[in-house]
Amino acid sequence: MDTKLDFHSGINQGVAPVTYGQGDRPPRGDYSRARADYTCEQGYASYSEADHDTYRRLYARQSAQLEGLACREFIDAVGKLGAPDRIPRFDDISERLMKATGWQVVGVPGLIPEEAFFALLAKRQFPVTDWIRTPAEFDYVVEPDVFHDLFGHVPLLFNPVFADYMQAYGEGGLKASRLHACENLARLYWYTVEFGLINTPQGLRAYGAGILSSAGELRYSVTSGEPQRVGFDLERIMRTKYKIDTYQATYFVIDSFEQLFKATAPDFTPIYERVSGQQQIEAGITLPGERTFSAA
Ligand code: HBI
Ligand code: FE
Repeated sequence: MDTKLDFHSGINQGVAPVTYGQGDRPPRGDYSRARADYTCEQGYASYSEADHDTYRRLYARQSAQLEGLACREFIDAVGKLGAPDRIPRFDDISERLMKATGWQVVGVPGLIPEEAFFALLAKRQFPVTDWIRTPAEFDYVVEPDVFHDLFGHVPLLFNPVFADYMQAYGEGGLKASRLHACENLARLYWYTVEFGLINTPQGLRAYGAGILSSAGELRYSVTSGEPQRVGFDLERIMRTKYKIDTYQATYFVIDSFEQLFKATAPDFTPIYERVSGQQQIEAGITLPGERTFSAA
């Protein structure tokens, strides 16, 4: 089984998005073009025919396996990215997205510092990496590229409730930064926005971008008997570690996007305090009495 993942493991290995000067691996993008808020122009003319072909092949492979695995809201919206055979223009998507939920797609050179990331989400601007993986990285790319960000994240921003959750998440992130609680919030992002599952009358379906943009994990997350699947519980998620270089050992399952949005309503400060005093939970285990789900 291809257990490597094509999502931004770089962030979750403690690699700060922009680490120039601190001796770590420099991030891949050209940050010299970024503005103070880390956004940059898409630079559409810089894409080669090979880049467009890589996008076309990735899009074709993923869109062929959505039925029965991806949630209906994603399948109904993915076509709004535009033509499947060329990297879309961010401005074209933003025009449609703004009308639907008030969101925009903005270019970034790659991973950006958490504060900058939260600040963009809070303004309903979703940061999309402007470069695409090389053909040699077709199955695995360490950092999020334009395919992961566009195909994985953007379609659900057309869903009004999920779009509200993403803005609330950004606002929560800005507060968390002041409370030094970014790790807890990074886990919430990881187990919902990146690797979330949703329970539907037809069975479990994927809504997380890291799953939806992964050739192998989309089927694995919904149908494999290996991973644990636990009912959504905010504090449980904030206590649960995650793995970054294998398929997930634990997935969390929501009943609806409304449930997710409502979870962000309370002030997280007392939650952070409670969670910081409790034991962290390894991925791959379930606790006595918690709601679990079997494979679809
Ligand atoms: N930067 N461009 C980009 N995309 C992300 O998804 C991203 C990021 N920086 C930080 C980050 N995600 C994670 O730390 C979130 O948990 C905040
Ligand atoms: Fe992502």
